[in-house]
Amino acid sequence: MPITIGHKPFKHLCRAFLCTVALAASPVYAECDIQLNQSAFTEGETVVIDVFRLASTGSSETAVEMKFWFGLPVGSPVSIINLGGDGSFVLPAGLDVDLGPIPLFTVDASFPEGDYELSCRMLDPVTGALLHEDINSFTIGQQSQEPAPSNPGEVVFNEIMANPEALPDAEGEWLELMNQGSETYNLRDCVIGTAGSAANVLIGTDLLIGVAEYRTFARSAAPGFTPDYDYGASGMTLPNSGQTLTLTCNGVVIDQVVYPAATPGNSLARIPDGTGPWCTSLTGAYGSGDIGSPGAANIDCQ
Ligand SMILES: [Ca+2]
Ligand SMILES: [Ca+2]
Repeated sequence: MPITIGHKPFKHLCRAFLCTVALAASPVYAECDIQLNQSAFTEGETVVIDVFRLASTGSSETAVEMKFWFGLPVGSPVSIINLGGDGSFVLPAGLDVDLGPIPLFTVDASFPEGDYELSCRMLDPVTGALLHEDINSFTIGQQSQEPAPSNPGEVVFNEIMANPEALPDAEGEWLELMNQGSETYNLRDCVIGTAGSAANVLIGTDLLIGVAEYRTFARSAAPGFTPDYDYGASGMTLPNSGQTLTLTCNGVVIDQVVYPAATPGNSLARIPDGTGPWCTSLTGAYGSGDIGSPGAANIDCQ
């Protein structure tokens, strides 16, 4: 089977991968999901595949062609895994494995700054049809020089979906922050916490928020839109009955709010944006039909 290893740190990844997957024959449905530990890396930080999930939901084994590659800021992508084009690579029926976490490499000065990609694709080896792909972009570069918020009120909670109806809470919960200050801030290392909850959200990457801009934080990568930050289903939960939320940066409480009980399927929003009292969103369907305005100005509510 053709395997190209373009970078030393990937060698153990290929070994981990190849020793886990069985071989056999017949196309149905296959999936590969990759989640990296961060979306932006600076020198000294380690790129880790937190989740590398392979799944086959068919009732019989599934022959697939699998491609896994590393995209670079310059030049052609580097193929890491490229196998099964001849139909010899088969996922067992009902396979659902997570090979992560897999540490890949630590960024040093030799890495060119720019946009990278670590992605996988499953194809039907007979027809060439795309079965599934997961494209993961990330950047390597200098850490942002923008400051963190340092005074209360500079960045505030602006909208909260505590009780989604179109999706389960573990997929559809999200919240929105807004910059009420006078400059761009970097939210890296700030913490979003709920009173009484063990799980907080530590923002682990550069995440800039410009003046009067919004940033969204969600419990999944697909809460009905693409969030700016995915803190994971096992992370912070937003009780439907209401809760205290706190944004803390460098030990300073930047904002603290108590949101009220949430109507199923409707976000809680502040109108006017950033300063008004909490009310229930009435218009502005997103995703599969829940009501709210993730990443944008709040619309109306009561
Ligand atoms: Ca909830
Ligand atoms: Ca909004």
